[in-house]
Amino acid sequence: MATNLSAAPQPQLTVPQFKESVLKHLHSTLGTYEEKASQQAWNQAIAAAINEFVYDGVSRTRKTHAGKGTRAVHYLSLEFLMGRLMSNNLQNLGLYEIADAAMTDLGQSLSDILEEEPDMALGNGGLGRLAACFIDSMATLSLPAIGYGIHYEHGLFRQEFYKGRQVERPDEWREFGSSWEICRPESQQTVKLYGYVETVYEQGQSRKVWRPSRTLRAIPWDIPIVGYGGQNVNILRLWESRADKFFDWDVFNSGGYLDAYAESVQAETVSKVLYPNDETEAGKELRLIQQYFFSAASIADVMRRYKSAHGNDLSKFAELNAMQLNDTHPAIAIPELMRILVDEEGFTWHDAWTMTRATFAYTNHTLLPEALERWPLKLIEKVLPRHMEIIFEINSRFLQDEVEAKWPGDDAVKRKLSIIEEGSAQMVRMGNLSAVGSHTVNGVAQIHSELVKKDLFPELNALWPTKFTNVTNGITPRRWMKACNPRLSSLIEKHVDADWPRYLEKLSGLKALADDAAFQKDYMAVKQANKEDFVKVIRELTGIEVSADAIFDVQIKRLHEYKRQHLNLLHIMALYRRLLIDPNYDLHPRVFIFGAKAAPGYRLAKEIIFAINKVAEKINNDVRINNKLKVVFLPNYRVSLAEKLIPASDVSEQISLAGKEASGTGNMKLALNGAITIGTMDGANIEIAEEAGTDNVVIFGMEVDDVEALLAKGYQPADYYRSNDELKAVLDWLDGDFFTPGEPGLLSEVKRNLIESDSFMVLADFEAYSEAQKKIDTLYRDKKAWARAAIMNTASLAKFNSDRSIQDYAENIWHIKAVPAKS
Ligand code: HBZ
Repeated sequence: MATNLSAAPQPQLTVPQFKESVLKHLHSTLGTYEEKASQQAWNQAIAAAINEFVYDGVSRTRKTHAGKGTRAVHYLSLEFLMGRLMSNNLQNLGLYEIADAAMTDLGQSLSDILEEEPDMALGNGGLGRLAACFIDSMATLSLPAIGYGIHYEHGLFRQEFYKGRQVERPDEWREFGSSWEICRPESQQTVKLYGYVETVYEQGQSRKVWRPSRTLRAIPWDIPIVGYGGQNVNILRLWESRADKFFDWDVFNSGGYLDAYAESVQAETVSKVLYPNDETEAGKELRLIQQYFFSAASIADVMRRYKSAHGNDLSKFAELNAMQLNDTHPAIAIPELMRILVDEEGFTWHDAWTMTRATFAYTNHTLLPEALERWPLKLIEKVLPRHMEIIFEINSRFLQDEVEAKWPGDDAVKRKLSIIEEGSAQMVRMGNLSAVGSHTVNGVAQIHSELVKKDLFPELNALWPTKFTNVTNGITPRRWMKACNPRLSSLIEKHVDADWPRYLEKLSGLKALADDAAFQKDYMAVKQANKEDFVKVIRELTGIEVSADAIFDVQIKRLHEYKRQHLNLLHIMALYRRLLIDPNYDLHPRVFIFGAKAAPGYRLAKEIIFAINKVAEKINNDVRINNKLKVVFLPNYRVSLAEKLIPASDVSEQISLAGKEASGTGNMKLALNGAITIGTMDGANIEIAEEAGTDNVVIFGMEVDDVEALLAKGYQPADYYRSNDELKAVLDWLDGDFFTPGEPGLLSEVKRNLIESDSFMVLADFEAYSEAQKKIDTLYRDKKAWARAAIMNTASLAKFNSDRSIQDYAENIWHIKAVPAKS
């Protein structure tokens, strides 16, 4: 039974007090009253009541850290995929039950009101959601930390389907303001752009001065981040771009100023919209400006805070400030810090470089070549002329002092390691810049970190063997269990200490119950109830009727060829075909559920969505198969939908080609909530299998070595097409009009791509996948074995608590310590 309750947040309010606070805000902050208030007004009134605590926490945390010489980390990320904040804030403050009871007293439903909050979707996928989990953990661990990013007016697009095809609509998360953010105009910064570099001679010395031709104002919006237990409240600082107030006569006279209005529209464009591409780089000027805009504003903010505490002596700057680059998107911060130290603060190159390298660390999230950022040199030169000079200098010193020393006279290795890629158009390799300018580089799961060393940066690893390390990703158990799965959380609480959302290893106490019939029954009853709730969600969103007795088989992630949603699709088609051939084909009823957005310009990804929708339409309306198979593609997959679906999932599809998925984090969320993984030996799947036990996951397919061997041999997808009758039949099906009546060939592109190129070896893994799916079917029919496996997953995933990831970063990379805020 539960004993230690200490780390679970204790409510600081009674139900009547909370009620009073909500009513006060309804009346005097919102200017409305109980009988008239909309759901939205109630939502805002509750947020205001919560904020009374939150703001107090912000001030306490700030006072504790201000000027105390505490080392802090600054997490620079172009994306923070926050989702909704209300339920999480209530949970972390220990106020959820109180708020729930208070709203019931007021004749309102808290869960309905929570639905009013738009998702804060300022990110694309895993990388952005990771940043959101990480700032929750930093606050929970009482680490002095600030998240820095962009205050996008429009987050990731809203997805609709029109005749089966994805249509993108603008996201309007802030249309009516946001309850959680505080504008801090007093901390605004100026960001410079374009222009030229002048060499100024003074007292026999020369100095570089950047004469920008444009400036932007960066306005900070602070989102308070409440740690679990509510002791520390950190800040996520998001920058909004505005036109500069000053009329710059120099710029005007040099002809660079068009008209004031156009200028302000252009300036505001910078924080207008999140780029919706996940694993590809567009190389667009606006994107580079976004990256520089938030990097420069953030560094200036860190400088300002340092100077106000320690004066103009910067000798302790690197000692007190760690900066983490969330992928290469903020890599331009490296030359920016150099520019400030050398050009503005008068440091020697050597000293500035020592400080810069001691400050930055870089997390790599991908090995896919198309996702590695490379900027045209000409573009950087135009937008950031001084930074381009600094990058050249960093590069030539690196090549001369470090590469030449290790590999004398070896031009090939220099060409490979150079930050500048030669070619018809010279390019700046941001990964190389990040690795050279950081003291530590980490991958996000063991296998991925090994591949970073072996395949991406082998020479750099030889040069600096201690620079490369691993920090396996994690997820916050507060959002991804306690808040999203209240039924399972209360069942858990009957058996383990109440502070499990902080110390997830306490769930290992459930292992002893994995074979206990009564516990199995309770555990599976929770799953069933969650599924029944989700049946309604499916009905509301798609009109499709599904049964909660079917297996809910779930693939939720961005749509990408390497993630292989089309492997799932081919298998669904194979099952359908088996049922058509033999109506008695022995299959436990299954609902395949997809959630995925495709990058708007990613043609094949959109074709795959279309194909899934068309196949789904046919299958869902085919009475011959007696409801044994359903396919649901949920529109507009996002954090808040994931929170409903994950607790209702039975099977977790993690079927990327081995070596391609850096880590995955959805795999962790699903497994924690008791879904059985069907997956390849890729990313964190490997560690999940290790932790949960190989009996409690279903692993299939080629491993990294097999992939390499097949590639070396020469992969011929058509061989698989020809030699597997079922595979051939389902691929051929895509050519006709079976799924697109009267319009043959609409799905042919998917087939053609698979037979002719199949870059991610879908056909090679088809058979193994199909066999693995049979194992899932068999296991599910054995109710006890299934329950046991699901419980073992929930009980074994402590490693994937993002608190553990952050503790690793804090100890091994940032070298920072907890500083709990004083009450
Ligand atoms: O980062 C993902 C990886 O694919 C996934 O395996 C990993 O678990 C996760 C967290 O480490 N990468 C992304 O989500 N990447 C992006 O979203 C992205 C966004 C903008 C870009 C490039 C990539 O320009």
